[in-house]
Parts: sequence; structure tokens; C-alpha cells
Amino acid sequence: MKNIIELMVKTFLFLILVSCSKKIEPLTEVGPVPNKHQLAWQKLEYYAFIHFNMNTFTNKEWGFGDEKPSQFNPTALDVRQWTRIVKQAGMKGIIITAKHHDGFALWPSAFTKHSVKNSPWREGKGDLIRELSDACKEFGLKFGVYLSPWDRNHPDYGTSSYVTYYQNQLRELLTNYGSIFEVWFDGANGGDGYYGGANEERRVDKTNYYNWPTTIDLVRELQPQAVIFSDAGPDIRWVGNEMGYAYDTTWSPFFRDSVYAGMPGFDKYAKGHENGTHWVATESDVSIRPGWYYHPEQDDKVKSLFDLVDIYFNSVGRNSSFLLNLPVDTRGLIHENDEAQLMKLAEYLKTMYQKNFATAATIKASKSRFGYSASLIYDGIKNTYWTTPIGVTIAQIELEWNTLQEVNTFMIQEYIPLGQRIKKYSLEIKTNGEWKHIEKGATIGNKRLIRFETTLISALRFSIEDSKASPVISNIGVYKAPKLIK
Ligand code: FUL
Repeated sequence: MKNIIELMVKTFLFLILVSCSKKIEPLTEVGPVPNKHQLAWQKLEYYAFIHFNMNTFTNKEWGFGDEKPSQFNPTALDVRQWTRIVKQAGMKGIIITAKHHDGFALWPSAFTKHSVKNSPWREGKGDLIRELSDACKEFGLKFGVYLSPWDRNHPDYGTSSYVTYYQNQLRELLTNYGSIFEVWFDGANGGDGYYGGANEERRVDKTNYYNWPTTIDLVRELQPQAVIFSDAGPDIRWVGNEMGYAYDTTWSPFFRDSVYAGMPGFDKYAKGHENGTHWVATESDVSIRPGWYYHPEQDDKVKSLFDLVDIYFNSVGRNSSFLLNLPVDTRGLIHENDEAQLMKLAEYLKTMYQKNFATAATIKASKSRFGYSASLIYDGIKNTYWTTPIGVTIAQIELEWNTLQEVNTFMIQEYIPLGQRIKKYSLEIKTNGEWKHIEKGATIGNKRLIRFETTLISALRFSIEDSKASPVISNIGVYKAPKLIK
């Protein structure tokens, strides 16, 4: 008898040992994946552009380049008002137009007279880039720079010495103002300009003129953590319009080597490519007013809450980021009307996100891989995730509640460090005991937000209908967003 019991205990212990030795296998990446700087950038989601420069004072969108530094004269400039508002708005950083197409520099560059040092502002002793980078640090905001490659003021524009000048200016910006999170290279070039008095049309070969590889090397050398934006990346790409809307299907993989900044027909590339060679996610830029710069006649044309929310859902909610421009006015302040709209959006998003109904649901997946169960989707930890067994590219995730929930928004995130995988999905909700189809779509990527009529639901089903490999989901949310009136 004793022997039998001993044998049973031993067998039991052996079985426990065998089951514990089943290892959790790590997943492998699929396609191009983001590097750690791109990943850090992707988490920001919502940040500010500030267009403030010579055009603010000439009431233009594009200055010709013949403006005088004496025209730059804000009466009450206070960058801490900007950073306070941006922070309260829930935005994570600021990108400033250090130099726009007219060539005027907001810092006392050693390489030109066309800058704040020859303006009446702070009696020529001012440095707006210094003030703003300091204020961003104080308020815990990221700081980025826009430096227009096209310069309608510079006499050498079009020759190689201008490219040296451009890189010298970039070196100043990337050396003297602390950590930069994003460098913004604009593809625009309209041709004509002042050019030191030549007043002529100058066209450049956009593929080769700017010598982008050496400029990119300069950024990598001085600010290795910064992500570089342009039509062609290399780190983040333009979304293809200036309305803030990403495409419904938006791939972060991108045939990067087929694109250059300012390329005609770029919209063909803006959706990205399912089998793209590089990871170059999109950024959606848009202004809170019709213009990028401040124009007093647009004071009553600040975007409505309805429009701002729509843009948020169509940028952040479509695998993109939301770069919202604030045109600072001639006082050097964010206008009261713009501030009011920003705060409405902040309040709206805060109310929506404050309760995630998914955490109270029971979650089930049609199939799960050992060690990657569905409960990891909503454990609140973004670097844990659910996936299917190897080779399973079709799956369903179902959330079920004990009581009816009144909701109208669904959020889902792929675990992008392992690549963007999902190619086709659909969403259904269960209401009055019946499944109701909500949406069919293709890509998810960093985040997909889906809105539907406010409904009492008992369950919700997300179906992955096709994926490049096992889908990998790190986060899910179900929310009730406040009612919006158009
Ligand atoms: C464009 C520029 O021409 C506009 O003036 C603005 O700066 C916008 C963000 O990019 O290409």
C-alpha cells in the first residue's frame, strides 16, 4: 500500500514537472518594425504645431522673403502661456516654425542677419527658441523644430552653398536647445522669391538638391533620439493632406525608397503599403483655424468641438498621430478662442477615456497561444498581449457583461513592436439579444477607434478576418463618449 501511494505521489510530481516545462515561446517580428525612438513617438499621439513667425505680422501664409526684421514685433509674447495651454489641452509637445519659407529665423543665428537679433522684440536680445525650449522643459513637454528647406530670403538658395547654410542653421538648433523629439522637413517649394534681391523664380531638383542623406546624418549625430518627419520619412511620414485625416486603411510599412520630399502624386503613397520595406508611420497635420498663421479675420473660424473630435478619431483612431497647429497671434499669445476650443476637446477626451467598460467584461478568444491568453489584452499593461497559435490568422475576441452597458466607442491596439499584422477585421455588438454588425475594415496598427450609436449592449465581438501572421493585440477599450452636437 505504502509503495502504491509513493508511486502515485511520484507520478503526480512528474506530471506537474512536465506541464511546467512547457515553455512560453517568444514571438518573432513580422515585416518592418518601429525602432525604439519611433515607438516612443507613437505613444505621444497628440501634440502641437505652432506657426508663429514673420507671417504673423504681415498677415500672410507664405512671405516672399523681402520682409524686414523690424516687422517682427510681438507686443506681449509669453511662451509660458503657450506651454500652459498645450499642457492643459493634454498635448505632449510643441513643434515650432523656427524658420518658414520667408527665411526669418526665430533665434539669433550666427549665419544670417535675417533673424530676431535685428528685430525690435526684446531690443534684439531675444531668442524665441531658447524661451520656448526652456518653457517646454519646465512644463514637461517635448520640443521639436520645423526648419523650412525652401528659403525665399537667402541669396544663395538654389546653389550648394545654401545647403551648407541650411545645415549650419540646423546644427545650431540641434546643439543649443536641449533635447529635440521631432525634426520637421517641409516638402513645399513654390519657386519664386526675393533671394537677396534677385526677385526671381528658382526651381530645385527636389530629389538631390538638399543632400538629404548628409542632413539626416547630422540629425542622427546631434539628436539620435529625434524622429525625422518628411513626405519620405525616414522616421515618420506626411499623411498626404493638411486636413488631419488619415486614410481608413493606413499601413505603417512603407516603400520608403520610392519617395522623396515634395514629390508630386504623393497621395498615391499616403496610405502606406501592406508589404512596405520600412516602418514609417503617418502624422496627420491640421490647423485649428483655416490658416497655418494667425489672421485676425479668422478669429471666428476656429474649428468646432465636433470637427476637432472628428479629426481626433480620424487621425489617432486610424493608426496616425494628431499634430494640431495653433497660430499664435501678433501679441505673441494663443488667442482666447483657440484656447476655449482646445479645452473643450480636452474635457471631451477626458470624459470619454475615464471609464473603460472593457475591464468589467469577461473576455474570451476563439483560440489563444500558450502563455498569451486573452486576459492579457486588458490587464492595463501595454507590453503584454494576446496572440493565436502559430499559423492561426483568423480569430475572434468576445467581451461579455453581466448587465447591459450603455456605450458608443471601441478601441483596439496591435502590439506594434512585433509589426503591423491585421489586414481585415469586423466589429459587432450584441443588443436586444441579437448580434448587430457595426463596421468592417482593414488596418489597426497602433490604434483603431470605432464610433457607433450609443447603445445598450450585453456583448461585443471583434473578428480578425485576415492577418499577415498570428494577430497580436495589446489593448482594448470600450467607452461612452459624450454626445456631440454639430
Ligand atoms: C506646408 C507649408 O507650405 C505651410 O505653410 C505649412 O507650414 C504646412 C505645415 O506645411 O507645406
